[in-house]
Amino acid sequence: MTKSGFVALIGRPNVGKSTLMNHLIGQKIAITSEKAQTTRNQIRTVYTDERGQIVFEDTPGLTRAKNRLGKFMIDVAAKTIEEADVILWIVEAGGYIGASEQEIAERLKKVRKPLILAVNKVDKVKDKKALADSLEAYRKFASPTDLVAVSALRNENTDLLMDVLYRHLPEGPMFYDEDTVTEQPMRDIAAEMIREQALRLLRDEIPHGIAVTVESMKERENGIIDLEASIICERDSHKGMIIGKGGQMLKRIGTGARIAIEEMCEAKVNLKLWVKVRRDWRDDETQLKSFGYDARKLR
Ligand SMILES: Nc1nc2c(ncn2[C@@H]2O[C@H](COP(=O)(O)OP(=O)(O)O)[C@@H](O)[C@H]2O)c(=O)[nH]1
Ligand SMILES: [Mg+2]
Repeated sequence: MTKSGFVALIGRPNVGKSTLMNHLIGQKIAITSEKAQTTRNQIRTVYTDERGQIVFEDTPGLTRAKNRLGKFMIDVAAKTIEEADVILWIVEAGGYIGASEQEIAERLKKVRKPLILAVNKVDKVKDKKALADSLEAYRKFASPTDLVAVSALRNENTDLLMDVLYRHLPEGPMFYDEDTVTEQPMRDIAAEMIREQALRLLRDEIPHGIAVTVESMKERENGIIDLEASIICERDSHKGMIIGKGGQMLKRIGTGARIAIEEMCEAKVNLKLWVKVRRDWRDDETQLKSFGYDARKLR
């Protein structure tokens, strides 16, 4: 009998949840960045091998909500925890155990599911003793069913983590075709890749107030993909920064995104980008929904 089930990746912002998921499935689906709050929605991916099938559900980092978008992001994580078979809580090696971790522990108290703690970024802790102490502190603090120290970035110990996850998954039939990696529509991933470049290239608060919508994505007969998308921001001053002097910034965002999308689609992409202002959209329910941040659509 094969094993199959849902694994929720949760944790505070920036601990490497999305990086880890991408490495576990061996493909880049979720965008990542050094900035907090990169992931905003649930991102489901599928891993299949002879042991069975793991459906990973990446979530936004659990932290205090500052606006309606933040509230939506917490709802996403909470709902994902509810539906999962196994909880994969990611923390950072060497870091101190702070308020976010306390709150997550509180949240998980009522959850009766196997809890796997992945202590990530072990590559950043050079001192062996410090690492061992950190693992021990986490073990005491979270009393997980299992604990695995990993480096998502260097793909260290990720095989071991897979073994552990399979061990705790229920037996059952597969939910998806064996060659399915994600059911995220291509245009949604393309929008995310544009937002990823904005996160990489823009400073301060600006990228946190950005949303990206794809207006159209069509393949020509010769295989070239025409893609039109809008970058939404919160203020006129932000629009100026996104466009940049002589359009330089928008050009850089566009080039970076085009290369990433071409790699994903294995086709030439002709990308047209616009910048629009939607004042304070992060607190506007109607606009949030129109950008795909819609609690009713959560699975
Ligand atoms: N040094 C190191 N950095 C990592 C590791 N995993 C993730 N990161 C970095 O941590 C940052 C946040 O990663 P991301 O996956 O977006 O975190 P998320 O917010 O938890 O999804 C990015 O800059 C990653 O490159 C790791 O194992 N080692
Ligand atoms: Mg993420």
